[in-house]
Amino acid sequence: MARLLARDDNIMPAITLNIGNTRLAAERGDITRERVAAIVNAANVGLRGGGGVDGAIHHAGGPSITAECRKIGRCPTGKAVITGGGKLRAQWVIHAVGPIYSGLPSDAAELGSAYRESLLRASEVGARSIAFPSISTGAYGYPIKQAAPIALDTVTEFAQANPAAFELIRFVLFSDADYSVYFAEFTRRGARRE
Ligand code: AR6
Repeated sequence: MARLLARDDNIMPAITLNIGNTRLAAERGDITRERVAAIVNAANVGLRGGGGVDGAIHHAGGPSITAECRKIGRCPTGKAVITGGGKLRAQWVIHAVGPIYSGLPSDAAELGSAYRESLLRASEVGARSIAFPSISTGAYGYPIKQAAPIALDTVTEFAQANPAAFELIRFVLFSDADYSVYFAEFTRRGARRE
């Protein structure tokens, strides 16, 4: 009898791309379980927590993350702030605020900025591995086929300009459909399966 696959049974292979000394990778999974130095949260301007990946990170990380966010107060769109990782495996959580999709050209600039600012916050504390969710493509409505190349362009440019900063930059996609968009984008850039 066929075994039903639980959500955590990762049957899809990860895909990787080397940019100098930095390995870019994409996989399907739950970012709260990542064993990296820093995970990125798709937060809101008020850092109030919410649903989606934000809710999952606050839930898994425990009250210290919420308390630190309250102390910081706000984070403008396109920027990122950092807290500890609480009970998570990751030492740090970077709370990045992506744009609410409007269809205006400013969306792309703000989305790229959210990724870049996250990498800056992580490198400031010496984190050498980082995992991103797909910022803005859930509740904020950014079409993932448009968002994925912006995410990849931004981290690639950062890795090229800062070759010693990161060993690993990983994208963690929550659904097979989202992962397949990243898989295609990685493949288009010459990536290979792990
Ligand atoms: N691991 C990885 N990705 C996840 C997880 C997880 N555990 N859970 C959800 N995703 P969203 P946004 C994916 O809505 O669009 C919040 O309420 C999800 O499938 O979390 O930036 C905040 O407080 C989607 O692909 O973030 C803000 O108010 C992606 O994460 C607002 O939503 C992003 O979806 C931010 O909206």
